[in-house]
Amino acid sequence: MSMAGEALIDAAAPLTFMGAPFAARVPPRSRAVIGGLPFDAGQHASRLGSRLGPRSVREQSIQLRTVDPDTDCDVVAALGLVDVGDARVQHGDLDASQRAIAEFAGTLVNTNAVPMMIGGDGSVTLPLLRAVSRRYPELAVVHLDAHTDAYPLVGNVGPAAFHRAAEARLIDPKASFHIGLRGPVSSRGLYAHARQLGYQLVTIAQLLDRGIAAVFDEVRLQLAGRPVYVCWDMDFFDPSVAPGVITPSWEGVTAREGLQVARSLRRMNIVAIDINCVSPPHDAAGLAAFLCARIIFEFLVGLATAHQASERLQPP
Ligand SMILES: [Mn+2]
Repeated sequence: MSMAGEALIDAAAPLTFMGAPFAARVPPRSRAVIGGLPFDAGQHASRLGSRLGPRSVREQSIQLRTVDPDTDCDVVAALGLVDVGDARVQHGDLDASQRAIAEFAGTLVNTNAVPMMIGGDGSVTLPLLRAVSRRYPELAVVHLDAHTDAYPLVGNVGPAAFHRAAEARLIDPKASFHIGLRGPVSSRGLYAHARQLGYQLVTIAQLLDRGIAAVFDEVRLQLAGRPVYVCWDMDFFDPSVAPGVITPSWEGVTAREGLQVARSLRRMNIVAIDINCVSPPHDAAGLAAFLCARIIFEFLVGLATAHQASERLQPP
């Protein structure tokens, strides 16, 4: 028996985010679209498996409900949310997979919908930035992560994604932030290197000392009017709430703090989101995947309420 207001889950239906309709193409009326990037580069020495992330996030998302009680908004209905499934990656082939991801994102970004893309490991971000920056050349990035991913490494690997993005001028590093940085790293000078590329860095200590509201007010002020790409590595969270990530690092944000961060970003002009590094083989009780789904939900509420507000502003 289902509780009042809850839909029964059809076990035969395709697995989609929050049970949103599957669509091979994004309908013109859709204002947000979910896409999966089931790829990891397999380069971590021991923690493999984030290619399984999109499926796990979709599975856990079924626990959510579609209405936000604060705004009384049904996000699936308000946004015409659809799930277009996954990019056609080729496991073991980084270049071919990155081309497939860029092509997949290119079709999504050239619609009326904001692409909300689920990784995969950090290697998915560079091809996504290539696709999104083609439509939005003035792209700024807000990157929530324990790590800068702007390491001076060779190749299109995840830890060098923001080094490559700055080199290729896909984004404006001076208008881009790495927030949540912490923990031991493998070599000296990594934060200095990211700053030399032009990036603004906020460590976890700085974030919590200054306060989430104050830091994100400042980010919003600096990025007013600009198209913003949000890149969210689930290791931004503490491993106690998101154990299933590739490179866990203690002293991350709590679930409550992370949700506050997501809500603080709502009033920005977000044009695309990727949320990555859920690694189901390491994810006790699906916690990281469930939290990932909830973060996406918070962004959907932001898009839906901004959209409703702009519709109200239209002349009758
Ligand atoms: Mn990370």
